Amino acid sequence: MTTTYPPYTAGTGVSGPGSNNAGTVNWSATGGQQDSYEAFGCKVPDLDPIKTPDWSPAKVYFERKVFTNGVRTFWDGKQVTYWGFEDTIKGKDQKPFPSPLIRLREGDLAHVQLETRTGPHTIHHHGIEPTTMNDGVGHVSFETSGRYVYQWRPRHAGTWFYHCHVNTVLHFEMGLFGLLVVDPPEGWGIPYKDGAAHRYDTEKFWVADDIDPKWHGLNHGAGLCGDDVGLNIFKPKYFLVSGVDKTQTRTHVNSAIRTSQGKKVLIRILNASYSMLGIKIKGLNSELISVDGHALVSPERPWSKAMTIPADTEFHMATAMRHDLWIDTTGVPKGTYTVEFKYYDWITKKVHNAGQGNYEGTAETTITIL
Ligand SMILES: [Cu+2]
Repeated sequence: MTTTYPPYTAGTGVSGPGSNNAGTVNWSATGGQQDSYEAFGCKVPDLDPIKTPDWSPAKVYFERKVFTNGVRTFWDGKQVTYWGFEDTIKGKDQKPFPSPLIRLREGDLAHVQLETRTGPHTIHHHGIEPTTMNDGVGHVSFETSGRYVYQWRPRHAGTWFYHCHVNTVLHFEMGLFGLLVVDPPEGWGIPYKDGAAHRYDTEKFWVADDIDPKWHGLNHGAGLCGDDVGLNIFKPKYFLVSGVDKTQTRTHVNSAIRTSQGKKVLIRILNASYSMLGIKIKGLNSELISVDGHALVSPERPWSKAMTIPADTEFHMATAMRHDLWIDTTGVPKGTYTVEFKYYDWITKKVHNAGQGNYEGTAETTITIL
């Protein structure tokens, strides 16, 4: 089955479970207050049940339930187990990879309920800067084996992501992550507040990922308490863009862009791989208008400006980075333009598995202007 990415975008217009009378938190039980080496290592506080201490009525509510039994078959017929967050409101019993998008507007108070079932997990809304109790980083706050409603308010429109922060290197690789898009008050079609200069008609998400099947056979706490399970060795075999493996990315709806001449295109890119990602757009100039959720062009920062990435120039993104690219197709000749992705090994600085056919750390997609 093909799942288009990202499914189920909007939350509900109600608050998540909780009340103003949730009471205070026992701070001495949280990660930041535990002064033992063990607590800072692998004995992270698991506070359950716990109610959101500063609960307030929210504008938007999402639910994310951990699953650990996803299985997907790659182009060579091999099967790999993956984990993820199920959207129990809009996508019940579905197991998208990566996990479903969370999308809301700048300034809107959000509730996101995490539900776990196979050991402790968290949700860290990366870069959003909530209060400590809502940061989803167990070594500072706590992990949960039950349910918790995270509360936060996004301050800047842009492209972010969320992920589990328990045994993070492994749980992120297993698939416990998804995109988080914050729209400005103007809504869809404008990338940042007062950003009409970069209005867009077409939007696409490129989430780059690489899969080492050996890692996907590991269990929840593998490597966490100092045991050597091989997490220092990462040898990816499968390379994906927005959940699609490289044998399909050239034309798949998750990655390939089709638009008409004159339209403005916004591409939100997340490097969720453990490679240094190189991207080259052949024959088309693009504008880098936002990095890591912060607009380069913004009335707040008059000293900053967008950067042109000339056609045929490879640019690079480290793991967890986000780039928002904007392309104005006005006057651009109609046709199909190729986009190259390269997944470089951090140590050898070479493309993974060079010369090994579909195992090579490359992928392609296309931008077609009609
Ligand atoms: Cu986790």
